[in-house]
Amino acid sequence: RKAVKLSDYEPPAFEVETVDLHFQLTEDCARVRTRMHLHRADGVDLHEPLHLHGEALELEALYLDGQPLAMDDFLLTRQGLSIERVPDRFELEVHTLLRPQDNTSLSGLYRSGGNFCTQCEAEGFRRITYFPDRPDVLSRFTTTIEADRQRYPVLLSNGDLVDSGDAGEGRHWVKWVDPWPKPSYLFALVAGDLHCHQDTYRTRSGRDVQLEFYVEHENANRTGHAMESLKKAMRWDEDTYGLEYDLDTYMVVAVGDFNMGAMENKGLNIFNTQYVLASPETATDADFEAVEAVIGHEYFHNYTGNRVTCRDWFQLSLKEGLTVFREQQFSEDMGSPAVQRIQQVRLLRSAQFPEDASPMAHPVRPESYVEINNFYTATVYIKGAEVIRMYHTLLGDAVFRQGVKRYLERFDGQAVTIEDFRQTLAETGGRDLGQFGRWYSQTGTPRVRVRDEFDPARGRYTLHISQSCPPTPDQAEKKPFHIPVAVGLLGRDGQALSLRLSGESVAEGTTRVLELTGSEQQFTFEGLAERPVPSLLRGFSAPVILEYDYDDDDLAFLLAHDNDPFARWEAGQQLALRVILRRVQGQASPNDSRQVIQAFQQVLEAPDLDPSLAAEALALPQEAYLAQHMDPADPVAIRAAREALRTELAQALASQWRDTYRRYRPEGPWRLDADHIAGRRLANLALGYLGATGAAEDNGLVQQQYHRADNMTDSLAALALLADREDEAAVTALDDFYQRWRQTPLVLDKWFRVQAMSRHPRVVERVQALVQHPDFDLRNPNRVRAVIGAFAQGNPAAFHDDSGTGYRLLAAHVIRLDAINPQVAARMALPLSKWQRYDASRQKMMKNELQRIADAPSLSNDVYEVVSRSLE
Ligand code: DPP
Ligand code: ZN
Repeated sequence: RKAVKLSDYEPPAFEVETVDLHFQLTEDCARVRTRMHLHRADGVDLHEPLHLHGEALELEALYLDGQPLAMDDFLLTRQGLSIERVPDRFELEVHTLLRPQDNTSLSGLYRSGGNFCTQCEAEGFRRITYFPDRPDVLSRFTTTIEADRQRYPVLLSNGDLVDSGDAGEGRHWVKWVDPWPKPSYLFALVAGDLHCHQDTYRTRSGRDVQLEFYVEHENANRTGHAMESLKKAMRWDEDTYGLEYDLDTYMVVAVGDFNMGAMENKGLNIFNTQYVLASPETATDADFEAVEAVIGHEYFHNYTGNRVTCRDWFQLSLKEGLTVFREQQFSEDMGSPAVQRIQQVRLLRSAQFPEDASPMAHPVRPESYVEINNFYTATVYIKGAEVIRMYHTLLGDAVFRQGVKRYLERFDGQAVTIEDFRQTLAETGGRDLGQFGRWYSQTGTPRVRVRDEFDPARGRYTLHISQSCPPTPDQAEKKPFHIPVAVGLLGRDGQALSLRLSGESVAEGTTRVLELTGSEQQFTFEGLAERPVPSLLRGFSAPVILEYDYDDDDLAFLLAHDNDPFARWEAGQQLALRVILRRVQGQASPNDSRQVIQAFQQVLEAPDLDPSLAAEALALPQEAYLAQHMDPADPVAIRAAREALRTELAQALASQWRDTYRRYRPEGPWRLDADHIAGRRLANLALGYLGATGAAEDNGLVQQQYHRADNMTDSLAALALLADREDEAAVTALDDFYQRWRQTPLVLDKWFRVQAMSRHPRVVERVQALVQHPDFDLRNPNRVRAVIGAFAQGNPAAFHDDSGTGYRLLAAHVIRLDAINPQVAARMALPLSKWQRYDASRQKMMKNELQRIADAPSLSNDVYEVVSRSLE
């Protein structure tokens, strides 16, 4: 199969000025008439043929400047259509027939819940019509939709509604014009019977924008939070980046069948229901936060992505890294920056680090792909956002924002590259950021090693910092990265010291960003009366693995005193991580647990306790992160050691957990404010420990919370604990939840997920039953992720069960799913790609399953690419 390579990039030979689409939607098919005006690009040879992409289409007619083309005037393949001879400037009309009803890939035009909708990124538009379906072809779109009036009263597309009318026989039509030139991946269409929640937003220049959320009627009362989030995002982008919305209407449609989270189509976002619908009975606090973040993300794309787009798909992180970073800034401003940062790093470490160490590793700007859908990854998105954050750290907030503004002005209406962005930022900051470009081209997680030395006679403290990056399948040798290392120093009394580097005359600030550019450098601080405790990589200033030989006491000290909240949390995590790993290796000493218990007690009893930060500090490191520190990784042993420590913490601090639970559990009815959210978070964390004490009183508390909760956060927290158990109470609660929510898909997903992720001793059997459940449906990506995804990615000890049952179950479903939805199938296959991390017996079983998938007949490009790279 053919790989597409960055080095083969060629600008488009033909430009498309205008696209006029006409959709005729019926119950068994859709007919699309596309009329477009094209011209040969400057300097392109006269004999250059016209190539249009097209997939899964039936071509009904083709006209060039009004003349029908005969079969031998063009060449039709499975990938598209070519016309050998065309004039410099011409009009092309294409008639295609599609079958959205049978489109289970959820790419192009398809049906969800009886409505029509589209997903065109990355290459879905070619499943609608023949077109140069690449992001560097920008055109003005006009869309006419004709459909049955009763079944599809709502007909939407990008831009502004300019006309509508009756089409006879109970049908109606509407016409939309999008004034902004855009690439085809931003095209969208929706037709359905939908409820509309309307509001207005007044921009800072005083224009009124119509805001419209479209959902199925039964969800009519669950869009309030998304609407408020949108208004906040619009205000925030005006205040922070000076960016104001550029159309009169902003529409969001929620659909239940969606491959990704959401899509930023110009003026008409299409969202997975998961990131729109939220009410206290059905959504957890985390769901509410995710809605706000994703609403923000797609809104921010309107500039970073839509007004300035990507030249080719290798540049995907140009829009995604930058937009994730903007989304992160927004979430930090709406809530607690420290908690947000901790959660970002948790995610980076559990999702991106393992990817970067696997056969699927690729640079933030990949160099080749077979199927671009496989590159909507943690590396492109969240490592991409970390790279943007480093620009921000190196340049400072004001210069960074100025640079982004300049980039958006300079390249408005264009399709550009990651280099264009870097050059604009370098120019704005008056800095050479050449070496920084390696963050985009080199794969792998760099390691930063720190050694220190104190000279008491001179009062000098020196940090020796070196870097290395392990070889990855695509690159053996790595050159040094440009790494911002934020550091602070603490005195023995726990005070943060003012810092003076050699050569400076006065001490200033308690955090310094050291710039590591060579493979080894040293940095000396002056004027120190005693040896300090270093606080390193503050705020997680670079996406690296830090190595410094702290002893356990230093970590406990930093957890108690560090004035950088991230570094403080990190110290606690490192302490727990060591203790768990020693236990896995059978080297635990009783003193180990005592130290963690004491450290946790100190956090719980701190006079200035911040409940949401405390909840982060008191959560043990995730199993996926622990596994990265063990070679080969043994997920079963890690689960056992982590659970053993959890039980000890539960029992040793039982009365503290009970106090905490009582003290922080919010009083009175549910509210979505910072106090209540933080209170629920800490109380539910305490409840989690109480679920492990083994005391009847505590078990009763869990049950009580489940049955009395007036909101999904509390109800689900208790249910998850019950799902780990085998007793009658667990069965009753799960059954109750199912009966209550079986008609509410997003909540039913939670019921599946909680079981797929449970620590129940026979969880593998349970998952085998879940995939047989009448409500399990391979055609619905959310349901697939809730069962297969949750099990294979979120329950490592069960997935890696010694029997290999987990692997077989996954492979069997990947094969079945590939025939339905290749994009989701490829994603589900990824846990198997990480086989190198495990012992010989697991490796063998995992590779067998990969091979079984590889041998399946008519594999999609998506799954083929994942399994073939994994087996290379
Ligand atoms: N471009 C989309 C997003 O990241 C992906 N479907 O928002
Ligand atoms: Zn995005």
